[in-house]
Amino acid sequence: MPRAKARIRILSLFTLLFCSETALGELGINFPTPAAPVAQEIYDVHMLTMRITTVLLIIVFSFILYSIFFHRKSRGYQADQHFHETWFGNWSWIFVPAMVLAVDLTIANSAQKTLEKIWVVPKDEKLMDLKVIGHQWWWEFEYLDHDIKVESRYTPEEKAGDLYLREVDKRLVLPTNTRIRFLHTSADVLHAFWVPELGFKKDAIPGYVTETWAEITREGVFRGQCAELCGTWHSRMPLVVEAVSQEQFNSWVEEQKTLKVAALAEASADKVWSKEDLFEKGKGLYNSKCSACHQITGLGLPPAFPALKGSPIATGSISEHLKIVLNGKEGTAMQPWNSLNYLEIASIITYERNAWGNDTGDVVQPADVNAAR
Ligand code: HEC
Ligand SMILES: [Cu+2]
Repeated sequence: MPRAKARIRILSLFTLLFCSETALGELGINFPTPAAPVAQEIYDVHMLTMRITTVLLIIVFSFILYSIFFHRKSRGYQADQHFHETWFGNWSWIFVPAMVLAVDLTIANSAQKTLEKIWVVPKDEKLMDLKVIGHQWWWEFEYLDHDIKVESRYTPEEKAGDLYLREVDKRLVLPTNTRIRFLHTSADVLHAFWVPELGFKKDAIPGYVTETWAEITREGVFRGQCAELCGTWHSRMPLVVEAVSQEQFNSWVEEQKTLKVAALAEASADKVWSKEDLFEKGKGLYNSKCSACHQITGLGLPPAFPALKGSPIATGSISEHLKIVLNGKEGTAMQPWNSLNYLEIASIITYERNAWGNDTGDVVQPADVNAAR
């Protein structure tokens, strides 16, 4: 950070008391402006604490500065040897800690109420259920009430620019003014869902489902990230929530359903595709789903993630290639890709067998995948 900017930030910390809170949020020295009631409460507890500490800071520092100046040696000040015998000297041992405790309890009291609100999901018929599944290293969102699934992956640096590690290909679209129950789980290791504007941070634990809730009160784009160290590319798990009005959300849901039907029709196993079409489709899919490990260049990151360029499997027998993509390899990070349809697998495999100088010339059709599965 440039020095001048650092100085502005430190100065602004002391103006927390007097400045507009939103402006400070935008400067990046306070929490972002909350977008949910619980987040607002957390924010208020934080501001209460900041205010109390600032007042204490001013009182304590005034005492110190006063003493340093008026009780300095050159003024001939003599330390008071009888302070402890005065009324104040006797009783301050009791009432100063008591005052501190009162301040602590004031803060704890509001914090306790807020925590309870986060923990207790309201029993509400109209709750919208959203299942959040953490994967190494992407997020999956299932809209349980709408029968929609969204896979959300980070946008590579070339495309994301300044928003690198803050932007994803598919955002988590959520309606405002609707109570949403978040059900968190993980497909592999610990992850954690964290979007500061929504107020909560919740662990996603394999084999368990943890729940929280939020009601988003304003439209906007809210960015967060995985908040549990989950391996090499923990940093590549940004979360982007796009909060929209109920009407916009409904039309988004319709759009997703149409897309899903179209994808199913397109992927029907009997259609025969040209090599170019498969290659193009495969490139897009590979770059979003496989490149985290095998890299866009196909060079992988040996020894953890093998290169596919010139790999014995990607240039060898097609059936072995199909097998590892369909079934994965147990005990390794290579998972079975059963979330992909025939067409998607056929195009990824065609791409891998013809990209990066893997000039096998092979074309794999959806029907071949169907037969192998
Ligand atoms: C999370 C990391 C990860 C992702 C994502 C991933 N793979 Fe793999 N892949 C691996 C690992 C690890 C191996 C090595 C398994 C082993 O030990 O044999 C592997 C092996 C392979 C191989 C065999 C290579 C060889 O020569 O041994 C192929 C082919 C392959 N993956 C294709 C894919 C495709 C296609 C995708 C995307 C749909 C994909 N992988 C996504 C981790 C990954
Ligand atoms: Cu994670």
